[in-house]
Amino acid sequence: MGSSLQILHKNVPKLTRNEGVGEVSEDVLVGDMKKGSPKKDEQRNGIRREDDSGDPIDSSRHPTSPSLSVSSHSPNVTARIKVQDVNEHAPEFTQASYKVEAEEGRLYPELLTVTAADSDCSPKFGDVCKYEILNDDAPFIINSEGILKNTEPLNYERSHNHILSVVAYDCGMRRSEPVMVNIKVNRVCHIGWKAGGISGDSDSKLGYECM
Ligand SMILES: [Ca+2]
Repeated sequence: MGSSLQILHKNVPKLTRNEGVGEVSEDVLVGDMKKGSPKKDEQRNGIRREDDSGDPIDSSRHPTSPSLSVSSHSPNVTARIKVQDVNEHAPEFTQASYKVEAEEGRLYPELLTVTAADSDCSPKFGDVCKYEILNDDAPFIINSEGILKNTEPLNYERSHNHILSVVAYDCGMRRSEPVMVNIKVNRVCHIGWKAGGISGDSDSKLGYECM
C-alpha cells in the first residue's frame, strides 16, 4: 500500500512510517468504514493518514483507503429497566367539604359517601385503602369504601349538627389532608293530639308533636 498511518494524540508517541501499520485490525477498519464517514472517524480518534510524500490523504477521494480506529465496542444488547413507583402523592378528596342532612331517631345504613383519589401509579401507592374519622367519640363510622353511617340514632336536642374530620389513606398508608363532613340533624315532628294544639289554645287539639 502506498499510504502510511500516524496517530495524533497528546502524550501518545507517534508511529513512524514503518511501525504500527501491521497492528491495526482489519475487522475494525471494515466495521468503521461501513458505519459512517471515514473522515469523521479519523477526526474523532485523532488519526491522520498520509501518503508517501507526507501529505494527508483525502478520504473522499480515496474511499477504499484503509482507516484506523483505536476504539471499538461490543454488539448491542437489550437492557430491561424496571422503574419502581415512589409514593409521591397523598390522596386528595374529590370535594372540598361534604354536607348531609339526617333525621333524628334513625339509623342510616348510608348517610354519605366520601371519595378520595391518588395520583400515584401503582396499586400500593395509588389506590385508596382506608378512610378514618379523626373525631373521638363521634357516633359515626366510615368503611374502606368511604361510606359514612351513624352508630346510634341522632338526637336533635343533644346536637343540631355534627362536624367530622375525615382522612383517607393510600395502600402505602400515606394520609390525606382532613376534609370536613357536616351532618345536620333535622328535628322530626309528628301530627297528633297535644295540649295547646296548633293555635296555642288550652284545650287539647290536633297539632305537631316533635320528638
Ligand atoms: Ca400515594
